[in-house]
Order: sequence, then structure tokens, then C-alpha cells
Amino acid sequence: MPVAFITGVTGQDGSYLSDLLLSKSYEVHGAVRRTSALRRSRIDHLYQDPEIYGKQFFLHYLDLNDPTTLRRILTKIQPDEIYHLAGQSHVGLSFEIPESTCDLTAMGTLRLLEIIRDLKKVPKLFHASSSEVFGKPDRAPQDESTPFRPVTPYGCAKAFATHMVSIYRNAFHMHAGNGIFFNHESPRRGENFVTRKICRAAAEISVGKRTELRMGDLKASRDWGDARDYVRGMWLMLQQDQPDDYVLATGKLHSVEDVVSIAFQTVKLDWREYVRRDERFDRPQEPCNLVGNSSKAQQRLNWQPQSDFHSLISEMTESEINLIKHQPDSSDI
Ligand code: GDR
Repeated sequence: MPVAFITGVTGQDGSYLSDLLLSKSYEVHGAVRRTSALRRSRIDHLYQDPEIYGKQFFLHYLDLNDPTTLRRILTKIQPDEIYHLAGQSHVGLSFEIPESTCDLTAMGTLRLLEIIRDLKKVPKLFHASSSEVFGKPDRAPQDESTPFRPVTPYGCAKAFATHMVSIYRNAFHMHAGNGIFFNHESPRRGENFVTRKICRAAAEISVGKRTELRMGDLKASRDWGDARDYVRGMWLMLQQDQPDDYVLATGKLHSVEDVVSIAFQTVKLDWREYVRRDERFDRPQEPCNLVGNSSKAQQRLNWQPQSDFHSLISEMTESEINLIKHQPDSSDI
């Protein structure tokens, strides 16, 4: 049974990755922050299952700024594969809390690399990098050779971490790779990211739970894929003989307004009646033209995005309607 260790296991990607690895008979260990609530979290279905939790799936309390505990856990479980997904992942918030963003995302990754380097059996490492490293790029679409030009503290922290992973791969011959992932969404997306915020609001407005949706820039655009496709890509990256960096993206740009329009269409409402502009959600700087070219992943990993944008946003909106029906007090999840 291969052993995997996941940082950020309670997040959208960590939870789908746990499902995927467990289905492939891995023993999965996840790192959980002391402050994370497990009950009713995205991994609740695994945590509550006595056939899985404590047998094939294990959780460890760990803060990424606590290298001693990290070293102790890794020495004990001796993972074959590490999936490093944890970090402060909200780009807008990184302007408010740049130091802790850099400490977790940039230095947290370096601390992990340092510990891995010293382990007796050096595990393979996947690092979740981000299209935010490209910022305002000089070309579109972006691929693995596009220079990094971050325009946000988050993007800058990810650029540092991404370079460090490449440096450790080359200098210390580690099987370590960066997944330079463009936006990826799902019904398990965090509620303060734009797609989930919109789908949730459309569902709540449709059942009369609220009357309006306040939004930042509707013209902002992104390359949005499906998180379930992207976690499959993470696993594929670590199954290769040679470690490398890969861009995962759909290659298609859509605007925030497109998300709004599809979500409200799904609940049969005209979005113009409910959506209000609110500059509080604007960011001091926005990246532009972030659209990815995933040819390398398609050729070498045989990876293809399988879901399309329209059905993803409809699925997310329908999932919100189900949540409202079945968990009326879901706002505290
Ligand atoms: P992003 O995702 O910053 O691209 O980072 P997010 O969903 O937060 O924003 C996407 C775009 O929507 C605009 N926007 C708003 N965003 C939010 N959150 N709330 C709003 O009200 C709103 N109105 C407009 C944003 O300005 C932006 O242009 C995500 C994260 O998952 C990162 O961790 C990851 O690395 C990148 O994707 C790839």
C-alpha cells in the first residue's frame, strides 16, 4: 500500500485528492490545522467512516510554521508521496495579510523542502503552484516556459515556492514538481472564491433566503476548470519516472459575468435584477489575460480536462440548492 501525505487535506483539492488516493488503495495521511473543524468539513465522509478513518485514512494536527512536528510526522509515517496543497490561498486577502501569506506559502514550502531533503527515504513531492505566478504575462496562453511576473503578494509567494521546488529538484535530485494550476472549482470550493460565492447567492435568492448579490469586477476573467480533473493531474505527475513542472488549464477564458449569468440561468432568474457592484471586493491589482496552455500535460501525462465550464457552474448552483434543502443551517460549515 503506497503511503501519501497531504498538507491542506481539508481544502477542496485535499478532499478530492484523498477520495482519489483512497480509491487507489493508498494509505492517506492528512495534516490538519489545530483550528480546523473536522465535523461537517469536506472530509467528514472519510472522518466519520469507521472502515476508513484510522485504518486507511489518518489525520495529524500540524501547523506549517511548526517544522519540528512536521519532521516528527514525516519521520514516523515515511510517505512515498507528499502532496503540498496548504497555504493562504485567497489572492484578495493576501493584500491584507501579506506577511502571513508569505510565511505560510513561501517559507512553509521551503521548510518542507528542507525537512524532506534530510529524510532517510526521500518521498516524491507535488507542489500546488498557481497561475498567479504569471501576473501580467508578456504572452498568452501561458505555459511552463512563460516568465513569472506576479502582481499580488500571493502570486509572489507562489513564485518563490515554485522556484525553490525547481531548485531542490535540480540541486538535490529530488522527485519534486510544480503543478502550475489555473483556477479550478467544484461544489466543494471555498465560499469566499468567486464561483462558489455566486452559485450560492443565486441559489439563496431563488428560494427567497436573500435579495441581492454584491460583487467586485464582473469583467475580470479567468481560465476556470474542474477541481476533480486537477487532482487527477497531481497524481499523474507523481507517477512519472522524471519529475517536472506542468501547467494544467482548460485554455478557455470566461468572465465573472459569465459565471453570474450561468448561475442565475440555472435558477431561472435574470441576474441584472439582483447583482450590485461593490468596490469593496476590488483588489489593488489584478492579473490579466491568465489563460493556460496545457499541451505538455496532455502529451506527457495523457491529461485532459473532462468537464466544461457551463455544466460545472450549473452543477455548483444545483449543489447549493440541495445544500439549502438538506442542511438549512449550512452557513456555519
Ligand atoms: P483567484 O480566484 O483570485 O483567481 O484565485 P477568485 O475566485 O477569488 O477570484 C477570481 C476573479 O473574480 C474577481 N471577483 C471576485 N472575487 C471574489 N473572491 N469575490 C468577489 O466578490 C469578486 N468579484 C469579482 C476577482 O477579482 C478575480 O479577478 C484562485 C485561488 O484558488 C488561488 O489560490 C489560485 O492559486 C488561483 O485561483 C489559480
